[in-house]
Amino acid sequence: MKPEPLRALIFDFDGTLADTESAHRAAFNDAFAEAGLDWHWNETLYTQLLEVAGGKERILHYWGQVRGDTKVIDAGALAYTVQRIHDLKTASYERRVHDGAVQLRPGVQHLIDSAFDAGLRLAIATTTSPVNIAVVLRSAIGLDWAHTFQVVEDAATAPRKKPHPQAYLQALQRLQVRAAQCLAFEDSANGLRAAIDAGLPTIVTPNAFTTHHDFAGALHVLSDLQGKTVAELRSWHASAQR
Ligand code: XBP
Ligand code: MG
Repeated sequence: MKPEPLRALIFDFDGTLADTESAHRAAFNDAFAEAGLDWHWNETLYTQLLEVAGGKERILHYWGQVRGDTKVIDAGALAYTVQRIHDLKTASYERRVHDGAVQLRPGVQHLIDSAFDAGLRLAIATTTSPVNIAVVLRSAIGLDWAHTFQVVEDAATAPRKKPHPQAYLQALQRLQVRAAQCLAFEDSANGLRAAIDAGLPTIVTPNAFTTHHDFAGALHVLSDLQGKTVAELRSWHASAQR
């Protein structure tokens, strides 16, 4: 069978395109303080909590761990309180990004520029909130970042969080390409599972929060994307079809 051409790259956002989780962790702690909660997520605890994709889901999971009363509180009141804490967190995260807390990971800017110039379609498939993507990419790439990443599937458009493949499946549909015509890029086991379940050959670039995860099934596991070229991506993509 004729090998499929490489037509699109689909990137996870947090931890893959940019090293964001330290700023997220700090923003969660800001929100807990503003909400008058005596919660504090240190790095060790946050590394464990990152197994739960989605900030709101993470707050609810932790609330159940520490208070155990999430079953008896009125569901509406619980959802309202989690949303309020998450709104405080997102506002703090935006402030931190504006203050320069988040950078693109090494090699990302060059690779996306080269891929765009080579005519590859670029997309994002993430469980994070849309405002987080915009605030980071506006400062890293510029106001026209949406011209580079023509398809974005995020917490607003794909509410079923990784490892569910919804964000990747919807990105494929909107790109109008087959999974075999793409490469996915991830940083976590949840994300790798989601990409593989969507049929995508996946390159993993772990970070400090995910380096211990199980990346079985990844096409390649790299320290980062520094120096990576479109030619290398094409050769990896071709090898994935053999
Ligand atoms: C990572 C996540 C997100 C962020 C926090 O997303 O799981 O929840 O940790 O952002 P991905 P929110 O790796 O899929 O980009 O608080 O907006 O969820
Ligand atoms: Mg990630």
